[in-house]
Amino acid sequence: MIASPTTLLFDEALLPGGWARQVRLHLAAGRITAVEPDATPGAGEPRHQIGLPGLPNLHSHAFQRAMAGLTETRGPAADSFWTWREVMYRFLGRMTPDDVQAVAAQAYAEMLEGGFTHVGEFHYLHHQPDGSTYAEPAEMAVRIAAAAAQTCIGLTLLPVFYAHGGFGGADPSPGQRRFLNDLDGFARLLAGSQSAVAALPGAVVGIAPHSLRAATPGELAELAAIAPGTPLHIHVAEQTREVEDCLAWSGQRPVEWLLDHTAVDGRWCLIHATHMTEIEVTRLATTGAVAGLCPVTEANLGDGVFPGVSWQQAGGRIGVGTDSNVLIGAADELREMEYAQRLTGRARNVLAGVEGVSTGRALFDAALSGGARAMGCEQPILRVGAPADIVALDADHPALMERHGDALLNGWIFAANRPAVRSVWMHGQQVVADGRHIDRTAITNRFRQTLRTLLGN
Ligand code: NGQ
Ligand code: ZN
Repeated sequence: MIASPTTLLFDEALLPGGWARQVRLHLAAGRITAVEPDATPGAGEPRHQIGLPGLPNLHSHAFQRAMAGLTETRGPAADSFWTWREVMYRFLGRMTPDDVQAVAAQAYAEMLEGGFTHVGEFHYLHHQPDGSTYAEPAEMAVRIAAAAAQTCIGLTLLPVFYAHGGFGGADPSPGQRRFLNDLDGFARLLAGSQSAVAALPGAVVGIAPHSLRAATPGELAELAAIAPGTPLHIHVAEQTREVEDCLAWSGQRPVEWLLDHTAVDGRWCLIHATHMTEIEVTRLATTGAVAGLCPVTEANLGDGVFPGVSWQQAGGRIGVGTDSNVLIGAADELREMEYAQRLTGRARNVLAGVEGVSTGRALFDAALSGGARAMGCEQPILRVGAPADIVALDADHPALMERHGDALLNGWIFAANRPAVRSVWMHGQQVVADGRHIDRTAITNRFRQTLRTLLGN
């Protein structure tokens, strides 16, 4: 462990009021206790380059990191989200708690190296391969918490309620055995999840009905009442088939159904929400719910493109998630989000909104505040009283050099094809140095062992 510094000096840093030069942050007990812009560097004082708050990653299925890149070969029929899901189910069928912990630690280390300091783990792999519970019902949640503890990433654990295989309480498939709980089982899982994260600084536990396919209206109502005020996340309207199935079941589209039958408000995070009509966009944006966008995974799975322009015009909140973890990086998600809008709208600087605004800065600010709201965590921001969770970018990176202010964010997001994150501090303690997590060697060795078994090498 590297000793915790009491001050950090940045050549340039993004403060709540904007960019400032020579910013010295004073730290104590894992928090920022003073912010000194235009500081005079002391003789021999260590200097860091570009200081930023870390972004929240609001949607992850950590275990899927182990199959990243392994589903990119064409199968016998037309490949789709649904054929990918079959492969994913077969893959997770073999994973043990040790495997899940090893893969999650790898994913979380890569998140920290990629500019994320908090992860929302949408966690549904609960049970043994035959569907029976582990002796500790929250065994897998304990493993997720252990991976967060080892890497020091902030955690919002979202234990998932999953009871059915399709709209209207359809039977689950054998591949879904490891996910299933009734409401009593879920209550035990929730209690176990709360104790699993109790020792983690800044950890939050929310609630996640998997989707309208996996929870009935009655179950959804009970889940929403269990822990009022905590984050509530749900997958919705990701695939057009889901929209068609929802229409066949209820006569309504998924987002429309949610708006009419639940009290969607600012505690809700709707993951994907890809397929919405203009009316759904306006209505949903007005509730204050966050749209949890996962642009890299949505592209990888062929989901479709989120209606970003109308959502922004309606004042909707967004955050980003790495979801399947096929590629892990804050800049990658923000870039893909903007590029999808450019490709469909045949335009440039779409999500910047108004003249003179930097696209990178607009995306970064939106994902920072929307992400923190969805995570139920403290706002990541470099000001007095905030947790000292700080990312430093490499000003010597060719995409960042000789730039200042918002041009640094644009360089990082649009122009850096190798990681530009140099250092990360969590609660004032350095966890990434020279672009690598300080425990990376041990974490990656263990990940390799797990892969060797899972892939049968
Ligand atoms: C998941 N992933 O839960 O891992 C889902 C697939 C489903 C994404 N939607 C399963 N990207 O939605 O049924
Ligand atoms: Zn998901």
